[in-house]
Amino acid sequence: MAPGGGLVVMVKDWGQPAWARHFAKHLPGRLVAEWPDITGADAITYAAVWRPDPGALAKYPGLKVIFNLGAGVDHLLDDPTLPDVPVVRLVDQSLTAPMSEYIVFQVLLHFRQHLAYSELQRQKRWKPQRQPRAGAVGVGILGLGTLGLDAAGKLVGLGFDVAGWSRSPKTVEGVAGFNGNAQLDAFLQRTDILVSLLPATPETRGIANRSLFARLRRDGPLGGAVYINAGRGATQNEADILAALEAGELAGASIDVFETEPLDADSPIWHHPGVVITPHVAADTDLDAAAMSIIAQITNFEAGRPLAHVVDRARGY
Ligand code: NDP
Ligand code: OXD
Repeated sequence: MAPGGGLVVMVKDWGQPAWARHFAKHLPGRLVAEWPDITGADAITYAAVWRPDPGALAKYPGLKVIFNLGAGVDHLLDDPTLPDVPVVRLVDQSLTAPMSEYIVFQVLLHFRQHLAYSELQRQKRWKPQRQPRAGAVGVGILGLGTLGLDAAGKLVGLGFDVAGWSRSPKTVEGVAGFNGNAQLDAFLQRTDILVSLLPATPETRGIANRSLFARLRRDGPLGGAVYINAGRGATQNEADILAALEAGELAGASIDVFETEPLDADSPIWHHPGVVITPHVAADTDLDAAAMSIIAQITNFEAGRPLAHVVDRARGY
């Protein structure tokens, strides 16, 4: 690629210098700046960002495209001074494949009753549990986008009875499709294991709450419903998760994303025996793959071709 407009790298708490080195290596001759150095701000055309300080992007008058270094853009759209240029989110197999690994792993962990066997092992007790078959278990995926679709396909491959819920209707082979608020109840009623891969938007904030958990199937083969969230913490109410676990509306959970991250050390959710907690690691962005994907987009953009994966600001994802 011939040298062109400069790129500023703004990465909060996630190795900004390493990201800048990667871009500089792959963009020889091009200005690669690191926030908060704004000495060459007029020469900046592109920004590669992860959780930039609110107001920071507005300091670049020539900015033409904002590339998000992850899939979720809620942190960007919350900034009222965000420049009115395309925001491109990261869509790459290097993100999609690990997310499906995480989802499949957590579904199997609950399905194969691993938490119960861990406890039995701790107690040195030999006590086989009744194991249902995968086809009898309804796995429902909230959010049938890039990540949800891939995970759905892999769960279908394992024989689960998979459904998906999205905003717009979808036809996916082997997956029962539900969309919109009008079909949410029917989706929940057939779901034993609920997987959330929703973005945080004004419409999805707090959607995983007590009322939603109470509508999941409770008399299914697992003897209770399971909640898995690897989308965004803002879509759930953690006090409600605990209350639903106590009330038996949920039998277990695996949670990767939280309302406030890092999760407070005093949160009672850390100690719940039916809950698996991971620190927002379901799918970690791969530096090389992300840099190459963004560079390919810049090449297209400078050749007059359309950008891919541009966020719809009105929808919020
Ligand atoms: P997409 O934009 O491809 O998919 C989002 C899905 O959510 C779509 O199916 C969309 O419906 C659906 N959706 C959005 N709003 C609603 C609504 N109001 N009602 C019903 N369905 C809705 O996103 P990705 O699959 O790429 O990523 C999903 C999220 O995963 C990201 O936004 C991010 O927050 C999170 N993430 C978490 C990671 C982690 O490590 N924990 C890593 C990467 C991403 P429709 O198809 O109709 O548009
Ligand atoms: C995210 C990501 O959006 O890591 O969480 O991509």
